[in-house]
Amino acid sequence: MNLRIKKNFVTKMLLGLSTIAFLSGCVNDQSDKTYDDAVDIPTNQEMVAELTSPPFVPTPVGKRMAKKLIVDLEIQEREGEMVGGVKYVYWTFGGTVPGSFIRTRVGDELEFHLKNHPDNKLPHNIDLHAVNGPGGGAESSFVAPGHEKVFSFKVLNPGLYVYHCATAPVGMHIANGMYGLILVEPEGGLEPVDREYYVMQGEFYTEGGYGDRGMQAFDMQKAINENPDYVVFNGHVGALTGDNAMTAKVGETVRLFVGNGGPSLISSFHVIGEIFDKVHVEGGDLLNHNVQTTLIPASGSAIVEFKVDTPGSFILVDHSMFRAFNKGALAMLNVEGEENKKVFTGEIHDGIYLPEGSVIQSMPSLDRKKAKEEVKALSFEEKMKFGKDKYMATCVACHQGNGQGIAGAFPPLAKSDYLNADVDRAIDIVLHGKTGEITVNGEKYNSVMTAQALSDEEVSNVLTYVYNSWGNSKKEVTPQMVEAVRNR
Ligand code: HEC
Ligand SMILES: [Cu+2]
Repeated sequence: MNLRIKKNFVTKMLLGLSTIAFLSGCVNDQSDKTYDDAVDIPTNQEMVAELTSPPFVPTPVGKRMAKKLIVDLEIQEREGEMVGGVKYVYWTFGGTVPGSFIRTRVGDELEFHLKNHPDNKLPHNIDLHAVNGPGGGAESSFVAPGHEKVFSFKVLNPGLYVYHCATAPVGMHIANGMYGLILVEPEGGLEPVDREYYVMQGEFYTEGGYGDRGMQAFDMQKAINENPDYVVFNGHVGALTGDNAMTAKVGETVRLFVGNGGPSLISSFHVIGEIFDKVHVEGGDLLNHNVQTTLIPASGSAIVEFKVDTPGSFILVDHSMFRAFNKGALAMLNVEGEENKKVFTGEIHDGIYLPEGSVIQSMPSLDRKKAKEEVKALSFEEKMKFGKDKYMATCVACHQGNGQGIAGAFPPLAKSDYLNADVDRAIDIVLHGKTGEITVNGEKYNSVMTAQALSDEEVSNVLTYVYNSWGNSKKEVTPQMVEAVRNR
């Protein structure tokens, strides 16, 4: 097709000579591109769009011609788990947060079917940033529970676009998970890569604080204050860690389609231990190279690409660090393959960033009243259950799901000789944090663990869980033991 790149020579000639010299010196050709011609691209055939749940994306468009593309998207209001023991009612496009990934090409004509499941309680709609038209489709798609709306639009501009619900109160619909990405590939498709993944950040505002158990309602005042309890990738804490981590092999090129649903925060998107070879800035045409951290605005996106040169666990974060280590904004890419000593000599394995500097810092002090109100665990089984939830909420980011830790950065709790040797010392570490060199199972660690603001009850539960998991010495820790260490 004749998707011409129009260079606006006239404008350039009107500019001063010095400007011309500057422009011609630029590495990137940032001349104006318009996509007006896309409106005339014919669509002869019809096709039902492949939609995928995160972190997966549909098959690339490749060389296919423009088509009439039918998109069937169902809105579902459904309960999910934010983090161990914390329930939340998510509002979703397609049953997941973020919503189903839609992949199209310039010139496609999208026939959009938006269905609102009859069990839902509220009307919703969709505003696709890939639409040139009123409200991005919002007005035409407003749909009550048990109904379906159909509207269509021509896809004109290539890029990675956010879609979201735009029903009042808009912020609340977005805060409950109503956002996703639609990719518009240029004529001929994006360059092929080995792996593609779909990652989207969003923040959640709950009535209780981080990790508070039970069903959590949306908190409007926290949302207005832009003070979320959770900042996460793909809808909940741990959506992309442990067994859910993304994978790749050494030598492969990875492309991440990254979005930020917001509703309010801007993401400083970073992969620890990688440099983005390419970034499609803001999801558009502008290509930047060799980028460490890319800014993704609320309701914006970026396409980042990098070749993985060494094996290891690469951690994706919002580099606003407290979001990563205290609110959940942490994901993982596991790379397998041969070490490459030319790229990285592993004196210290996977150079993990130390989030808290070299002194112990305390977690914000705990709301004592809330701790008192918390249900007390009575039986051993209950302690294990509550302890596991607390572990998944507070320890897992560093010590990992099976207590295996991360080599060179976070010591293992599984079969840890250090842990098993001294219960009071373990209690003290959870209460007051730990810094300085320690040896766990023959490996040296010299790092910082933050003091965890937990009640005596919570420390006893979490340590009972740790001691009775992963081959440890099966001790039961009581609140009295914790109190004794706290008061000594
Ligand atoms: C922000 C990351 C982080 C979090 C969260 C964290 N730890 Fe740690 N933990 C560390 C680091 C780092 C060390 C090693 C400190 C050093 O080198 O002195 C450590 C050491 C330990 C040790 C002693 C070493 C060992 O492997 O036996 C125990 C026990 C422990 N942590 C338990 C916990 C428990 C239980 C929780 C959750 C309540 C928790 N930690 C949360 C980072 C963390
Ligand atoms: Cu909605």
